Amino acid sequence: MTTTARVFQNYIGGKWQDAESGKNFANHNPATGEIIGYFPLSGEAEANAAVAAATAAFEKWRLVPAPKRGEILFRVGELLKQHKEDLARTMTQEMGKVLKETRGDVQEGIDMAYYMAGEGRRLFGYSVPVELSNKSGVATRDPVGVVACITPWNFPMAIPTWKMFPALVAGNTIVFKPASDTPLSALRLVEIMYEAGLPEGVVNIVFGPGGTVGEALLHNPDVAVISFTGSTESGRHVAIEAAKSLKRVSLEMGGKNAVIVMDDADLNLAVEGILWSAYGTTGQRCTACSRVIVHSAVRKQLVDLLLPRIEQLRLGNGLDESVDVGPVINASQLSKIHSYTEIGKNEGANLVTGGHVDKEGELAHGHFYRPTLFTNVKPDMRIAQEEIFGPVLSMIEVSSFEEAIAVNNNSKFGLSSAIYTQDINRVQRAMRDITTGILYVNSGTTGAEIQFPFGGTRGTGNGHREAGIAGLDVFTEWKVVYTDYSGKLQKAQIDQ
Ligand code: UN1
Repeated sequence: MTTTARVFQNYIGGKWQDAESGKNFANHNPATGEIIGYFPLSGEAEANAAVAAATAAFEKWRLVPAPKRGEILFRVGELLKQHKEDLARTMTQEMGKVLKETRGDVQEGIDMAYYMAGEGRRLFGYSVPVELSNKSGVATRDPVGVVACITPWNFPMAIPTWKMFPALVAGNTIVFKPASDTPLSALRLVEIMYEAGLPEGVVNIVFGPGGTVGEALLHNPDVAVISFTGSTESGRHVAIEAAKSLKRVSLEMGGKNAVIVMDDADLNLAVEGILWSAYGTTGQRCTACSRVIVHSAVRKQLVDLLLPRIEQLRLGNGLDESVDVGPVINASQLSKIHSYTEIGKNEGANLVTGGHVDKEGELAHGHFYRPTLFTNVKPDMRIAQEEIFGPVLSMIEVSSFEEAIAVNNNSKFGLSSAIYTQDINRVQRAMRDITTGILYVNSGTTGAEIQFPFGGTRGTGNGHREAGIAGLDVFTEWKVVYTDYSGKLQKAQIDQ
C-alpha cells in the first residue's frame, strides 16, 4: 500500500481548501486495495461555506445569457472528449467497473454537455393567446437558485453531469457532494468545468460523508433544490428533511428491473441482453437486470444457454481489457451482496452458480463476487423484491404473458423493464401495461440515452425525471409575464 498518495482539497468560491479540522479520508481502489488519494473529511462548516459561495455567484451567473452558459458547457463537452481515456482510467481505478464501461460513463457526460449546451439557445417557454385584447402572455423558465447535487459512486461522471449541466444552463449555481468512494472522478469533472471557463463560485465541490456534509446541505435555508441519486433509504430521509423547509427535491433511487422472456423470444438474443444488463457494472446500476421473468416453455432452454455464459465471465481488474466483470465497490457492499445469497438460499431458491466471494490469485486484495444466478425464485421472495446492487440475478418462472406483466409490476420500484418477444401484439400490450419509467423491447434493461427522460415509477423516484427536456423542470421555476398595452384596466374573466 502506498503512503505517498496525493492529498486533494475542496474547491469553494474559487479557492482550494482543506477541511477546517484538517482531517482527510482515504479513497481506495476496490480491485487492489491501493490508496488512490486523500480527500477532506468535511462537515457542516465546509458545506455552509460552499452554499454561501454558490449564493454569491448566483447573482451574476443568472444574468449570463443562456447561450453563453451553453457555450461553456459545449467546451466542457470538448474537454471531456479530449480527456476521455484518462478520465475512464481514473474511474476504473476508483470504482472498479471495466474500461469499456467507464468510457461509456464519460461518454454520457459528453452527450449531456452537448445536449445542454444546445438548450442554451432553447430553454423553451411558451407564448399562447390571451383572452383580452391588447395584452400578451409569455411563460419563461427562471433558475431556482442554489442546487445541491448529491451523487452516487456507480456513475461518477454521468450522474453528476445529468444534474449539473441542466442546472447550470438554466442559470443555477451548485454545491456538489460526490460519493466518498469516487471523489477523484468528481474532482476531475469540476477541474474540467473551470478549464472550460466557468466563473468562480458557480460550482463548488465538498467532499465528506452524507451524515455531515449532506445533512448540512439538507438543512441550509439557502439551498433551493436537492438533486439526489442513491439508495432508497437515504432518498427517503432527504425527502423528509428537505420537506421541512419546502425545498424542491428530485430523487433517483432503487430498481428491481426485470427482463421478461416469452415463449416466442429469440433466446440467444435474450441471453446477450441478460448477461449485459445483469452483470455489467458488476450489477451495480440502478437499471441493472436483477430479475428474469421467463415463460415456463423456454425456462430450461434459457438456463442451458445462460449458465455457461455466466460461468465464463472473467473477474478481475477493470483496467485489463480481457476482464468482463470488475470488483464491487467496497467491503460493506460485498457483505451486503453475500447476505442476499444467504437470504435466497434460506427462502428456498435454487442457487445455480456463483454465490460466493472470489479471492483467487490476483483477486486476493479486491472485493470480488462471483456472478450469481438463482432459479426457482418466487415473486414475493426478498431476493425478488429488494435491490441487491450486485451481480445477483433471480429467475422467476411464469406460465402466461399476463402473469409475466403482473410479476414485473409487483415491485416497490419501477425504473426499467425489458421484454423479449417476436409478437407485435404482446409488444403493444407490454407498452401499455408495464408500469415503468423505461421499457426496452428485445434488448436488456440498461443503456438509457440522455436525450430522453430518465427515472422511474413507484419507489424509484418522486415523480421527477433527469435528462432530456424533462431534466430541466426541477431546476427551473415557471414565470408567467402578462403585459397589458391597452392603456386601461382590463379584468380577466370579468371583462368579455
Ligand atoms: C444508473 O444505473 O445509475 O441506462 C444509471 C443506463 C445508463 C445509466 C444508468 N445510461 O444503464
